[in-house]
Amino acid sequence: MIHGLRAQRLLGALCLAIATACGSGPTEPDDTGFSPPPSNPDTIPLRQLAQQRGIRIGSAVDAGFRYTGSQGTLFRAKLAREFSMLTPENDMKHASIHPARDTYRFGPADSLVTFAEANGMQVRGHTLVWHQQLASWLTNGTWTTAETRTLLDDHIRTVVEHYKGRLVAWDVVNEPFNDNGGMRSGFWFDRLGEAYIEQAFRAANVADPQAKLFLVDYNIEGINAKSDSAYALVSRLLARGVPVHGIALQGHFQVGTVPPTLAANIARFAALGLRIHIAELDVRIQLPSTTATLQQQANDYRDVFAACLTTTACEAVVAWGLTDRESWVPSTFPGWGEPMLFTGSFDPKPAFFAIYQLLK
Ligand code: 9MR
Repeated sequence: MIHGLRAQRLLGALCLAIATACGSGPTEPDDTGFSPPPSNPDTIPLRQLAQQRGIRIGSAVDAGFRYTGSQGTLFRAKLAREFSMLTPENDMKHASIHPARDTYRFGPADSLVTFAEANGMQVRGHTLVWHQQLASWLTNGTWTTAETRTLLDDHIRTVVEHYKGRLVAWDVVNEPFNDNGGMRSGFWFDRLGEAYIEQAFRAANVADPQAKLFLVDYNIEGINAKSDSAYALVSRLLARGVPVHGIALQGHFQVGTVPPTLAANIARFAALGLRIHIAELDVRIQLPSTTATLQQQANDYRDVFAACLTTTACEAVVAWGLTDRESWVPSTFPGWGEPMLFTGSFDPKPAFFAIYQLLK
């Protein structure tokens, strides 16, 4: 009996190490290229596979992290099992973390950072400077240019110092460009011009010299007018000695639209000496999804990870959520949804297995 149990455990351990050999891993693709998910996905954690390939795999979290009861337990267990990086989806944004001029509210983000540390996950801070989710005390105030500069410095110093030494990276400036490549109008740009960007990076670097500092935008994944502008801006900043360490490509895609120039774009930023993170990956599908669109989504996820694996400069791919249930997509794009790796019932989707097979 004891021997039987031991043998069973040994088999279980072997199954975990070579999931496919025990009929519990992904099945072979059929001639349409579709790999049906296994009935019992007794898989190796994605984070372990990612680590073997030299990258981190992350997830952005907000409401799901605070689910109560068994949903919360499952959510946090899945998060810690599969992912080695965590991004607070909203809790570090200006309006959330700095609700009044002299009041900072660190509690919600602190709980995420503590969870990440307890589970061997790195944290990406998101985000110090953005045109959205600014507290109304800031946007409704009347400020001189000098006061605006002080407000920017104070915010960055206080938030970055609070997490000093605990965060691997900060999204310092988020979404500075319009889609045509021009600078985007917003609270900081309208008052300080492009200089707000340099000021923000310098302030963050003083507050935490260890954290890697990123410029972030969407629609800069492929080579286009907007990513050309990002490339030109970071080149200018680097030439002036501004501490920019990385470029984060958000990666919010409609299914079937991952740009074929993604790897080439990553390569040109890497050639500047920058780190690259795919920081907000999701692939939205027009509902109802079909076998074909879910398979296309799987191919899209696979292609993004494959592009990241082309250079050691690409360090991480972070999915912008854990399950389809919490995603920002359905409320923002009516008729679209199901953009994540897991269903709302925590079941792995074809996209999960596509990444799994690629990383393995
Ligand atoms: O996913 C975030 C959503 O919950 C918020 O309501 C929204 C507010 O604008 O921000 C979303 O996250 C955004 C991220 O911070 C920056 N890039 C685009 C993301 C999706 O809108």
